[in-house]
Amino acid sequence: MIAVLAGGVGAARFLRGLMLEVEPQYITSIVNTGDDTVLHGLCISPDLDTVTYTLAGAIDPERGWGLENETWIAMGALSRYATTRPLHSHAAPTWFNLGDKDLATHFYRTARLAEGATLAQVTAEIAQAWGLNLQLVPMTNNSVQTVITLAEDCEAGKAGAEISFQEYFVKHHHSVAASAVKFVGSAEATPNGLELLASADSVLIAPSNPLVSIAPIRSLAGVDNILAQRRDSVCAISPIVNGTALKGPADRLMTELGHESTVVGVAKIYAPICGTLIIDNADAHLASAVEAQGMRCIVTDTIMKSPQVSAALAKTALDATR
Ligand code: FO1
Repeated sequence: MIAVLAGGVGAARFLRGLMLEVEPQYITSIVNTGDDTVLHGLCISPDLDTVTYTLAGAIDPERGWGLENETWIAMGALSRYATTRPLHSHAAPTWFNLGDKDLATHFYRTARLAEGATLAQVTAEIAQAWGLNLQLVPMTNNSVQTVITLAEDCEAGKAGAEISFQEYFVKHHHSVAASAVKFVGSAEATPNGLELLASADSVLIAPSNPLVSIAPIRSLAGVDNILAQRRDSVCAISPIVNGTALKGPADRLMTELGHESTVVGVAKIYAPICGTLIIDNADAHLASAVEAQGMRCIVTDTIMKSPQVSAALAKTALDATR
């Protein structure tokens, strides 16, 4: 079995490549749910949905989230209530875009959770409905919320104020400075997939944001201990290439939170739990600095512009754990 720790877009593209190398039934992905949110009363799990839609071939390729050929009639209809909504109310928010077809997934998840199903059960049902043969597992069935502390007064609030991950990422376009990230609820949450993490032949850490996609999974009790004990068969792919993130705020957050925004910074974060770091050809000159962190370093093409590149990257990662 192969276990993959996953966030959103980068992880989804990596898994798409891995599925070309390994039969999907041998793959289980443990997916970040710290980004999950409730809007309009609907339970939304963006990373789970990004992985599901990507692997089903239904993701919008430009946005990297939501469904292709989407329509936005329900979102548009919300604007009717913009003028009548009382000042204190958060009803009918329009800053987070939910497409008409995408809404069906959130309706289903919300209704099943209300019936008493666990998030793991509902996730498996949604994956099955989209024809996926790999196992997608939310990192926990409990609520864990990634919360960002503002570093300075800005449009999002006063310095020291805390905002949800989706407010940070979508409402404020991850352009406000952060001074801390925390995972509210993680100390009380029960992780999913711990046994698999211990027994899997390989554990791969997808090229996801180490601080807000992989860190929430690592914050759960037992995860880091298990990975540390088997670190030689754990391989991570750096999401930072040439000092920048291909998508999202990983580079910015790394700098703001006191890490180097380079593959060496990524190596320092992963060294306790991971024996090998794969970095891009553009960072070849930093390979020895990565190895100085006590990790094996592999240099290859990590820019997943096609499923074939993703597959080659996945094969390199798998070979590194054997
Ligand atoms: N990202 C955006 O940048 N803007 C959106 O309006 C937005 C809506 C959205 C709806 C459903 C969903 O599953 C994902 C959505 N995302 C949107 C992506 C999401 O915020 C991020 O990809 C992740 O949380 C970061 O990994």
